[in-house]
Amino acid sequence: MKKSVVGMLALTAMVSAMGSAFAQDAAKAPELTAAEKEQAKKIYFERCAGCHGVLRKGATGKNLEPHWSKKDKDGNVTEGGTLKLGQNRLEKIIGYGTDGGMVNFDDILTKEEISLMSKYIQNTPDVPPEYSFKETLDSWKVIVPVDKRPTKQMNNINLKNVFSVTLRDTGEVALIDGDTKEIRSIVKTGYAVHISRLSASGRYVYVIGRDGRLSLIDLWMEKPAVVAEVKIGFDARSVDTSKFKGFEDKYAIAGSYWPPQYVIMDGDTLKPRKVVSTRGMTVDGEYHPEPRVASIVASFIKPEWVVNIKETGQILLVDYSDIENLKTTTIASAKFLHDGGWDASKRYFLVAANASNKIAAVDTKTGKLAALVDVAKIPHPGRGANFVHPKFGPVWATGHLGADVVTLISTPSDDKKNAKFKEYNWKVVQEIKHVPGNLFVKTHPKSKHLWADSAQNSDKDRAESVSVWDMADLSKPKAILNVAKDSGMPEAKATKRAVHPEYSADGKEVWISLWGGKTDQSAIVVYDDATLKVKKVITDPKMITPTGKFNVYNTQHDIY
Ligand code: DHE
Repeated sequence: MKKSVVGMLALTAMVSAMGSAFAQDAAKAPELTAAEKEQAKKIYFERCAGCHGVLRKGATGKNLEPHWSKKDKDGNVTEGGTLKLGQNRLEKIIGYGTDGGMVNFDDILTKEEISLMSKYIQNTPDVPPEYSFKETLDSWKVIVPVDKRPTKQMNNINLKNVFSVTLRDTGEVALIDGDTKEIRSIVKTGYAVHISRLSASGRYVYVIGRDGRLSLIDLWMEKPAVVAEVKIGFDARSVDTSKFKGFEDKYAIAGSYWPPQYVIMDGDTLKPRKVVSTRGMTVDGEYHPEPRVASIVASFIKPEWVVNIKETGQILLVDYSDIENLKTTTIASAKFLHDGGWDASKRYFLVAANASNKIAAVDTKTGKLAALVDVAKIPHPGRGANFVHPKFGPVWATGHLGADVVTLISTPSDDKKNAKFKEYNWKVVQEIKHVPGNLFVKTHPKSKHLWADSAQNSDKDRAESVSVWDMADLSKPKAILNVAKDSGMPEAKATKRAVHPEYSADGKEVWISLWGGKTDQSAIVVYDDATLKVKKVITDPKMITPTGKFNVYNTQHDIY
């Protein structure tokens, strides 16, 4: 038989096998009306896609396809899927969560919504549409052109100490004056803004919504406001700017979850310049249709961005010195890259490969992988925390969602006085006892304290508290501060998760968000870092679901 005919027959057999598998799945899957499907799709996007992926192939969360099968390296096949789990088991998992790290949704979704979602995920996922350069360009709006913007700062705010605060469920960002603690402006942004990042000059704040809407805020205006906007995709989490000498404020880059791609824009207008797809092979050599862009950071030592691709485990160094002829270095690390931060020297970027329980360290000077460090279950550093350990020298810390420790990894240093610590470099030198469910750790070069939240802990008391260690003597018992109680806010049904410690520019205060229910008035509690006493509770009827807080100076200079 001719080769092409054999190929045709094989293809026909494959298509018909796929067809019959889909037909079987479709036959078994619970039916949904068009309206139910639309409702479920919206909930899936808002609450589930981040961890499980749009195509439901799994990342931080499990694979949620109706039916999957995989082969291990010895050729043994395992099968599973949501159809096998069935309606009752799925309702329990969604409602009460699992020990594997899935949070409980019984205080977020109604019983009916949990039942609906259990039915929805037994159906084959729809593949969402692509999003082209033209569509990106068509969505671009300049609200205040560059020549109509102020030429100097028009307000009396100490801009270095402004906090850009995500009001998650209202689709807004609050700009809070860190000196007076007054809310100076609340700006409308994309849905559930994920992070704020600063231009190299500290003048512009870039905020990215989960819906892919990127907003550019000019802090020099009398009342800081959005001056440009663009939609870079349907689902997004990351943004950064060009920070290398000579490129300050020139470009911005934003990463999209769906479609899996990143967009390079002009820094002061957000005019799209280039879209680059991240589809390709995983570090295991398998094609992945949905390699999402996780954290992005701008190098200070080269005109490059470090772009971490979640599903493939590939770390890209994108050289922006000539964006027409874009050069990219691809560094294989480990799968499901998520968040990360610089070491103290800002030469090495450490990123959590969270589902592989590893931290990958990239040397941005040589453009190579410096280390792949095994750590406890599900590392989640935020940006991590750098300090000098009394016994092991410079270390970078990460918390864990899935383990009861904060891990300290020794990092290299050019300083001669640290030469004696070289033998520890890239080793886990200590695990400090904490609790699981830790999202963010933080310190500041002027502080003697290390702060860690436990926002996703299943115990309400722990989720509403933070822990603080004395870095000079980590054997001393940690202080546990119940932020919800310290706030003096009335008790509410929903847990008020104490999340994301952030320092003031001078390193003297630590701000913690109380992330309550989606209609509850909440607060930011400001602690004095030296005494661990409450200094101020910032609250307002518009303070709904505050989560990430980004101090202008610390974010601009990557201080943590
Ligand atoms: Fe985040 C950082 C992705 C859920 C608050 N989060 C990041 C980064 C990524 C990411 C890729 C790194 C961005 C960078 O540095 O460029 N986050 C995801 C998810 O996929 C996930 C697990 C699920 C989702 O649906 O989004 C998720 N994140 C959350 C939350 O539920 C949090 C706690 C509250 C919220 O506002 O949504 C949350 N993520 C944050 C914060 C940062 C962050 C505050 C920035 C930390 C910093 O100090 O820079």
